Amino acid sequence: MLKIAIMGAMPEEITPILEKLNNYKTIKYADNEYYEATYEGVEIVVAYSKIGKVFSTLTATTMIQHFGCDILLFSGVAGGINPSLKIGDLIVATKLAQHDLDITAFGHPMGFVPGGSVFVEADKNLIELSKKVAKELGKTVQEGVIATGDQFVHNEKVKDNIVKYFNADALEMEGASVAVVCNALNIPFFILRAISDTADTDASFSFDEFMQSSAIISAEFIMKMVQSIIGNNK
Ligand code: 4EZ
Repeated sequence: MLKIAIMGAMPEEITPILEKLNNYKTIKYADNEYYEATYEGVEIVVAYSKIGKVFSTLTATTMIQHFGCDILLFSGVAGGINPSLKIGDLIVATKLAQHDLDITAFGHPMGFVPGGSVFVEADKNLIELSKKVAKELGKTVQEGVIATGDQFVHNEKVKDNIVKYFNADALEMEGASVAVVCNALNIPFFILRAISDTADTDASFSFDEFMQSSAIISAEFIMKMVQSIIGNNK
């Protein structure tokens, strides 16, 4: 039976998902809580990892290796870089990079380490499915590059550098690490984010004001994706 992992980084990012599941079981594992449910005949495992690349790596790995999930969907918020992305807009990651991975001192490009690659591509079928879902909902979902790093960006200069090196459209703190895990373990993954701020000097205020409403926008779309995946799986 298909088992879908749905993860976020913060409680606010998964609460709207848990609210849509009638009944779930809480399992404590690896110093975190995982919520298991059956939803329209498929198994779902939901968790928030805590913020950053290390915790999100742990959670993604656990959902795949311990819980046996077959696909992974990430729902959350992000800082917008592309000026076309406004607060509340959705962005689907086509590929992701770690913007704070830096061994350029040895002549390597930003985001690159030997044996790895600067970008990890998300699953094309899930991206296609998201376009179909968006169309059905009469919504627009922008596709783009997401840059991930262990910092809350609130500075134009940092933002400009991320554009310079990665041509990123949005940034956050978990997507690329989840991508690396799923890619290594051959698990199709989909990273969706709704914009909460624009990573400038006002970012922390904007984040506090909009993170909850944007998290709900992302979570609602993810649940439509789940329904669509289930439909295709029947
Ligand atoms: C990280 N997430 C923010 C966590 C902030 C505060 C207690 C998304 C995000 C983000 N990440 C939204 N805006 C961002 C920004 N400007 N820089 C980095 O995934 C925790």
